[in-house]
Amino acid sequence: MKFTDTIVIRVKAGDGGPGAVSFRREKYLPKGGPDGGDGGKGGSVYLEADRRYYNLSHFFKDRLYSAGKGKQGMGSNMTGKDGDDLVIKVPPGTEVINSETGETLADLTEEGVRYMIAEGGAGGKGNAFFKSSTNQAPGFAQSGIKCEEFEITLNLKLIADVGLIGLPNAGKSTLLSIITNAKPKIGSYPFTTLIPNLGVVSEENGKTYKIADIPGIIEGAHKGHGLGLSFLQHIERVKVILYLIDSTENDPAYNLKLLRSELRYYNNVLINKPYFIVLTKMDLADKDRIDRIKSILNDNNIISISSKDSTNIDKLKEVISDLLGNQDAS
Ligand SMILES: Nc1nc2c(ncn2[C@@H]2O[C@H](COP(=O)(O)OP(=O)(O)OP(=O)(O)O)[C@@H](O)[C@H]2O)c(=O)[nH]1
Ligand SMILES: [Mg+2]
Repeated sequence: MKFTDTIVIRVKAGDGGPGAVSFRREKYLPKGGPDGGDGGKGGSVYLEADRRYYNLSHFFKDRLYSAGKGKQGMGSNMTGKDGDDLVIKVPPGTEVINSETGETLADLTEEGVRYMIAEGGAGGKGNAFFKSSTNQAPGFAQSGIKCEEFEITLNLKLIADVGLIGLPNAGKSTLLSIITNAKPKIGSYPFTTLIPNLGVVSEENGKTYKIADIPGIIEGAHKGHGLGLSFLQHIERVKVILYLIDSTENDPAYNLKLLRSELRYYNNVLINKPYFIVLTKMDLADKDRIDRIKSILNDNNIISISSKDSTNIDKLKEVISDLLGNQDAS
């Protein structure tokens, strides 16, 4: 499935239906009074956050999403049927931007919240409406309000509580796969993860929180190297960052610095979030090495784990819980 985190689509509300021009026909009355009904209202286009969606891949670029047109009014003062509304479902965390002006119109972070992006046109009045003492038989009706189509940009920033940051191959997806319900692709080569994964951790106390696993970051990512930094937008809103450092790599201290410096290039805010350093693959490194790395990194917020044999995984979950604090993360 193609991952899309920014997409431009077109939307159009339904035109209002035209009013009718009609006159009553009765047996002994050649021409009765005007009885043309109003046109129906056009349907509106709404955007709604729905957590069953994790990405924007159900959208097609530049496609027109339109609501139904109002139907024409009819004789006997019958109003035309209203056009059907269109509700477009987006994942929570989707920003809606006016493509032309760049203005942010809405930020759909909450499940079920609906935003009207285009209001349906009013139906035209039928000729019955225009009857007056001076014009007993108006031969005209309004045509109904027409609605223009326009472009909007949908920009997804996943809503996760915890973000996994690391070089390619650090073991991010593997960790996600063992502590959440997610089933990301895992590989012994760099850039296995090309699209962000989101997983949910269910705690014993019934609380849940979400973890985002994003593609690996390499030196120069801010210049577009590797997969670049654009995926960092998905961890802009996380509450906690975990730096995953492969304990079998040559220079863990350098790797940590590199990650932090790339994050800083993207947005300083990320550096100042609560964090923990997670040394991965401890089953492949001896205890001396792990101790040495810990003393070099010289940070109180550090834990070593093995996703392969589950060492310290429960401890890590406690750490995350503590960092998330008492905030209701679900
Ligand atoms: N021995 C051992 N291998 C691990 C452990 N965690 C991950 N691996 C292996 O390390 C390799 C990379 O794991 P991934 O989880 O795909 O790494 P990643 O950080 O998601 O990599 P990218 O998606 O490329 O950024 C895979 O071959 C995993 O099986 C661990 O705790 N112990
Ligand atoms: Mg991965």
